[in-house]
Amino acid sequence: MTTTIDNETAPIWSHANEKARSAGQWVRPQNIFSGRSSIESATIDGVKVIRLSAVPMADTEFRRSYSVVDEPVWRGNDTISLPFELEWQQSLPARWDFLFKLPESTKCFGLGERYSGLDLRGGRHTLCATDDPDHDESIDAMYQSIPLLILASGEETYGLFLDSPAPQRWHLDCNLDGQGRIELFSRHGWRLYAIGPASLPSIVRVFTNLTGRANLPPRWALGYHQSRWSYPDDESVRQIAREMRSRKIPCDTIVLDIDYMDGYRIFTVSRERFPNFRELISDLTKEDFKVVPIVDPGIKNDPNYPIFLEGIQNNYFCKTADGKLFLDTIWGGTSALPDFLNEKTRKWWSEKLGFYTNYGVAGIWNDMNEPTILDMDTAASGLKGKKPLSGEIDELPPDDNQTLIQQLDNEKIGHLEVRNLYGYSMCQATYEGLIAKNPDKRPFVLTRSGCAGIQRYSAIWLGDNKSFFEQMAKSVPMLLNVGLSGVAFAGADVGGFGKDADSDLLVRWFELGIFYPFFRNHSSMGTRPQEPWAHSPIVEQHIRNLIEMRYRLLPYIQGLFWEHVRTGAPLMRPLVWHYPSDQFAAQVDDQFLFGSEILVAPILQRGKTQRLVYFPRGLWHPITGGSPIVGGKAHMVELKLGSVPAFVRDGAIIPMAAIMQSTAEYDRMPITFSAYGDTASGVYFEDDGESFGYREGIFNEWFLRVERDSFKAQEVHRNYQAPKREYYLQQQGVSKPVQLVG
Ligand code: MIG
Repeated sequence: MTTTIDNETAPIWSHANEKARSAGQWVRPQNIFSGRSSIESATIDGVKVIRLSAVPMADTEFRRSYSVVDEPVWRGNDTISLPFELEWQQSLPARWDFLFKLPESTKCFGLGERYSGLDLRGGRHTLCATDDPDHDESIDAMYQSIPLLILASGEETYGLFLDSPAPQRWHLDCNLDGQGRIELFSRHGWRLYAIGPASLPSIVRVFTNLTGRANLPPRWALGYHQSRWSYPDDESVRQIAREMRSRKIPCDTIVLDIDYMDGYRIFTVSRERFPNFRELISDLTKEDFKVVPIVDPGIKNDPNYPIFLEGIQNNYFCKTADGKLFLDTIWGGTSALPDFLNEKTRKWWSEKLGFYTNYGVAGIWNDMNEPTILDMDTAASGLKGKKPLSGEIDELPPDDNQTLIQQLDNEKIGHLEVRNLYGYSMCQATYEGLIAKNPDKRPFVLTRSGCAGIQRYSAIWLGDNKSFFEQMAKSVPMLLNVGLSGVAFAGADVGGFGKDADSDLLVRWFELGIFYPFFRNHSSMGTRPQEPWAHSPIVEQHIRNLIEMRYRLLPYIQGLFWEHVRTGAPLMRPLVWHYPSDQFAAQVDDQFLFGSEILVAPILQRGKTQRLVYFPRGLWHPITGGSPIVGGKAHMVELKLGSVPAFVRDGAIIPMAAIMQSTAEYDRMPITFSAYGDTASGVYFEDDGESFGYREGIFNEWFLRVERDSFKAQEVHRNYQAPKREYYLQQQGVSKPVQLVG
């Protein structure tokens, strides 16, 4: 279905709008809606949810959602009143506007990956998957597009989820008129969910009920990942593995970036540089390493490349508007792009992944899946993706003006309308492929691009950051907003991807990175090495201690993921998550809570050895020992280079493992329940760390309690045959053996 645009009238309206924009106001266009709409409501987890739906034609169905997987029973009702005086209209055949009030006290969170502080208010946020490696405050479109806005005012919180994969711009009080505005560039319609009022945790819970939750990650994926663009050959990969083990730096994963391939052809390995790939992977596996290779979507135009030929023969690739095969410069030259919206393509891709799993590869890293089409005009200044939206569009360009055409349920569709689904559907194919090969192993997929619901298939990282203190600092609020948008398993490249990391930055980044749910050191070609030992023995010693701390925290981290699976709660939480009535806590976004029990306050500036830390009410204990700090106010805290910038809530028990070199040793490790305070309690979760057994109840969950020095473990759930190991209780520096019996 194509709607022709009247070229005469559209620009007139946009000129008028342009003028209004420059005058600092927004003029409401005329409503042309004559299609079909509905309003319904439901209760999810005790929270009120209103669903609005609209399609531009009276006789068409509402669009099928890719993001929403679990629907409650909806009740139609005309008398429903919408929060924030929300209104909507169709302003042009391929353009919709939404308008809502943003009262002065309301903060804005969420919207997935934003280069912004925690509060998004005052900014414009474009959701249209974009590969732009120049991250700074002026960037308003990034790799991920998750259209969930959380509006928080004290303890009353709402969520607005605009379920559409089409490009959209969210203006959050940009004109200082107390209004929020969304422009949605779609020809097909949309669904919008208004969730609330409820607490912040309830909003995220309901959103992840609708869009699904991540699986428990395999345990190895919670360990340390070592990456670089690239370890270019067999010997350099083995060398990294040897260094890790001989220097006793715990590590689970070695990542292979694009140079493992033969001329950047996906599903190939360079024979020259990796002459015996199978042996390499099996040797690394014996040393308890997992290998994660990068997989890009671009398929090289090469008549001798079977994948390219299969794709053409079976019609798996995206087309141009005039029905020809789409080819453009992607990585490694002219390439085609698989159309992952097409179920047949996804099946094909899933099967092809056997190429990797047969070698014993453990997980897959999906890059460039916005998708990136390289902008050769700017290539001289570094390779970047072309901007998917040219300039200030006022509506979606007609399908026959778009660079790519995709195939959705037998219908042709212009790529922009569904662009935000590209990375998502690639991950779906990847995830399903990994499950098909190993039905009872929790897959690990990592992606750069995604949309609402991506957490069901993949972890994410924040793309091409740089080795700057500013970018490390920004990763905190960025990951907080990502977590509030449903994606708990996320991280940023530790040490920074672009530019050169100095030793101070590198150590400080590890101090923070051990608390990223996804913990990977990665850096770009041509930049200074940043492996843990690359800088100096003292830097290496600091980094070793920090990575050891990560591994010690694994029992706690697994407990947090277990909580995420049940409730949607992210691991990294803004202070307001647990202290909603604390006025000051709501302002803080350079510290975060790691679960409910640990407050992380990293050093985020060069040359500093102390910082101001805001402690919510109660007592807080430095995690590695020291006198407790009285909360309810800010304190200047000393954090020498290499320290763990974390504080445990008084009354918490943190389950910790002994130091191991990789998670392969996890089951043999003694577990210590570290009690902070005289009276303390906590939970301890255990399962096999790799299968889906937990879905069938094969796990143990204990409620632990210490009073004076009596330790009690109460069985909440017990159906997993735990390995035999030692347990200790540690309290005030004294450690004693305990039994874990109900
Ligand atoms: O920029 O595969 O974000 O992590 O190392 C080139 C090479 C393409 C972009 C990814 C980056 C990766 C790099 N890729």
